[in-house]
Amino acid sequence: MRILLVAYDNGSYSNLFPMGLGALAAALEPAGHEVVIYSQDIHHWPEEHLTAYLDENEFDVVGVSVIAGYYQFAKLLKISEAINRSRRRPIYILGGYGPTPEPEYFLKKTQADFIVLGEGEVTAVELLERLSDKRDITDVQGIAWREGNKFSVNDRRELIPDLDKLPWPAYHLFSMDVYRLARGVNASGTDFFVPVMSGRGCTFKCTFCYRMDTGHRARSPENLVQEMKFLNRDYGITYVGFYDDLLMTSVQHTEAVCKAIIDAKLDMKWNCNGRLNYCTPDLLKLMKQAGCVFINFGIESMDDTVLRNMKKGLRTEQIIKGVEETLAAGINPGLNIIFGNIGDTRETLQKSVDFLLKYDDFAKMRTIRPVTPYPGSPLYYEAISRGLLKDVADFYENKHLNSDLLCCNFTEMSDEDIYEALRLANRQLMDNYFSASHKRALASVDNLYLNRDSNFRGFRQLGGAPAVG
Ligand code: B12
Ligand code: SF4
Repeated sequence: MRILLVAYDNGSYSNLFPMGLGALAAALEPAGHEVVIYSQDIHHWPEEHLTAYLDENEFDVVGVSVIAGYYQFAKLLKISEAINRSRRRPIYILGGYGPTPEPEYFLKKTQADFIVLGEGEVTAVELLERLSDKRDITDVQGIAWREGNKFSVNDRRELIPDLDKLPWPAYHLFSMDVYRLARGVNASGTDFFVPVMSGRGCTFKCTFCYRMDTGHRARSPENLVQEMKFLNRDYGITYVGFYDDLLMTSVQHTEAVCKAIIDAKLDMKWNCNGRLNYCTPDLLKLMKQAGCVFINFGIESMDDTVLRNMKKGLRTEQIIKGVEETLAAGINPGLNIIFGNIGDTRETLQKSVDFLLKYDDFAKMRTIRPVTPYPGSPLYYEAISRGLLKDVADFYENKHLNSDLLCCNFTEMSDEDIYEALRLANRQLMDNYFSASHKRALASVDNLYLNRDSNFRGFRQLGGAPAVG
């Protein structure tokens, strides 16, 4: 079959390589399908362009991948309209984190024909084989489908047990020369960056987090290192972002990845998502030695009761110790906080602000967002049971209008109080960030003229490029 995979426009000049579509394409090609990538993300084509493209080029299937963001949802509706308007409308298949927990709603809203639930590689290949042979699809595991206004959802498919058996993403189909320009934190002007996975899933159970699949499955470190070598050799990649749900799922996995990178003598930078309860000096030293330059931590709150309420599995004392150890190891920590969880008050927010001010290393701008109960997460069902959300339509159409605005209020505070608390907290954080940038800029002017700094690269280079992720 001829398949068009749509990488939709995120409205940004910098785009991350779309790993979901890359993984899918890599599974479809060996099954005999021809895959074409429609890079709206890079070219910023209007939706009419997609309709015209589908009218002019014959495809059997069009596939779209979505996350559950407010922007993505609005974009998905426009993309769907463009597909459905086409004279030669192909079979339309959706996949990803957005539609997986609420497939019926997504089928209804987009008029897609199928949704592939969870991991797509095996399911998509089987579905397309059946469609191509015009065979019955009703017993394909891991799909939802629509016939007119009738919706059906099958059981989920067993997870792929051995991730090493999967082919690497089909990089050759994508404009890697553009994607590699994405920035990781602490990238130099000459680094080329790409996201990679060392495994899938996470064994922790934070209530606000949605994971499509249960448990954690790791790739073998050998397989991972081979892919990194290939990326370095064929695409000049010098910096890898581990976009796993969580790379530091255990000390053992983190050590195995680091040791394999060190043994392979890969001279590459990398960053990852981390857990502060695993941050010992020994492990951090090993990570640093292996090339780690940034660890993005989910801290979420600096109040122990709030942390317990969200089942974070972390205590504030572990957070402080872990962040201090990370800084001592010479790695920049990402300090991510959310507000508005069960038990949050003005005081708990101030504790988080004080913490950010104390440990800010200015590697990234710090802000605090309200928590969002993404569909499929335990907090989403809690919101429904508390009457804060009616259903998925209420989430997408009425409540989740912007990630920085309140979706549901889980606290005892009024909405007005929450907004005022967030306004003051983010003013304090912005003030801190811009005062430091201001000081740094003035110091470099002084250094240039007082010390005649011949390494100076121009005032416009001072800010550097913004980081992605
Ligand atoms: C990279 C990433 C991003 C990138 C995406 C850029 C890009 N080009 O893809 C960026 C930084 C933009 C991003 C943003 C957001 N993200 Co994000 N992101 C991720 C991350 C770390 C990796 C996604 C990924 O590539 N996974 C690897 C691939 C292989 O898996 P996959 O995409 O799921 O694809 C598989 C299946 O889903 C399926 N599939 C996927 N698409 C399709 C399509 C078809 C046709 C078929 C058949 C199958 C199929 O097959 C694939 C292979 O198995 C995930 C966490 C994670 N580790 O997955 C979070 C994650 C997806 N993000 C999340 C969120 C919440 C967001 C934001 C909404 C956050 C926010 N509040 O702003 C924003 C969205 C805003 C925006 N403007 O984009 C949540 C999603 C929760 C949810 N219920 O949707 C996740 C799960 C993190 C988390 N646990 O909270 N994100
Ligand atoms: S927030 Fe991080 S640690 Fe918690 S469940 Fe999600 S991926 Fe795992």
